[in-house]
Amino acid sequence: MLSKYDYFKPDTLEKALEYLEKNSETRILAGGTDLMLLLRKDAVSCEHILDIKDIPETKILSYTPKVGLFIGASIPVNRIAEDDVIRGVYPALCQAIDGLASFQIRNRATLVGNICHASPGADTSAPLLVYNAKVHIASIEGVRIVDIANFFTGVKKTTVKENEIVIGVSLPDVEQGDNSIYLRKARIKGHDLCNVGLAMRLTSKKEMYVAMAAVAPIPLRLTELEKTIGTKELTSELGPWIQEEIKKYMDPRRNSVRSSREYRFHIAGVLAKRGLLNLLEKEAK
Ligand SMILES: Cc1cc2nc3c(=O)[nH]c(=O)nc-3n(C[C@@H](O)[C@@H](O)[C@H](O)COP(=O)(O)OP(=O)(O)OC[C@H]3O[C@@H](n4cnc5c(N)ncnc54)[C@H](O)[C@@H]3O)c2cc1C
Repeated sequence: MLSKYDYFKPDTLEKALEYLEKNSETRILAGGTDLMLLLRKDAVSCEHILDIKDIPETKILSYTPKVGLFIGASIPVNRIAEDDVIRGVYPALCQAIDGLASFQIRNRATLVGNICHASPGADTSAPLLVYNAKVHIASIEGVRIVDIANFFTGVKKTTVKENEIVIGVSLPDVEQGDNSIYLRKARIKGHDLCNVGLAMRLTSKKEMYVAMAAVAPIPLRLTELEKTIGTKELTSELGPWIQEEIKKYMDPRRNSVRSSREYRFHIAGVLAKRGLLNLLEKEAK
């Protein structure tokens, strides 16, 4: 059974931030696909619910060539993935959304809620890492912008403070010839977080970016691996190498109900090789 709490749905950011300042034990509600489960299980303390879906800044979804993409905190992930322009520019992000939960949940779930919940297996985290996304965080003092690489601080922990609201996420534009892919392995699609999620991006300058979900306490950008790839010739012969190499950067949970560490190591290697070969094949066309 749900505990009792106040519910407030402001129509401006100012009112929302004032409410947060005045009321401790407030939980921010976006789509509710994580929060409502936590409340039902009494797994979080909560006296006030702040629904952000009427705040104009959170309702923006806009792509501007040469500038990039802004995704407001109230935008359900289906709105992002059904936009053909966004899909063309940021394929790995849309592929990650395609695999997230079921169609019905994707109509409610937001990308910002996905990263604020900060599950190590959050599917949108790895693509945001390879696109160098920035998180826009508001408080009554103003807006601060945090690199996604510094956003996650632990399992289900982020840099967002109690008096702050994430208003959206921005992604820089990519140049022509940029390509990316997201691959995931899960037990049952529509019901389960991934066992491993892998985003790879090959930029127009032939730089390879790699990020992973569900293989460590926080989603990881593998910058050391990227540097090593940078010293090598990008050919399909790197496939077997990356399949083994990527395992050095992982630290999966020992007692996970979803899969053993060994399985995650194995699957990560398979996905890394597949991702690399896929991007090289597209580049050759
Ligand atoms: C059956 C099922 C299957 C799922 N499968 C997947 C899956 O395959 N992959 C995956 O990645 N996820 C999966 N999920 C989880 C996914 O639905 C959520 O992570 C979702 O994206 C969260 O967005 P939301 O809008 O529902 O957030 P909410 O539930 O509203 O909020 C989530 C958390 O973020 C906080 N929050 C939300 N918005 C803000 C904000 N603007 N500022 C600060 N804090 C904020 C909330 O207070 C809460 O703590 C699944 C969920 C279910 C129920």
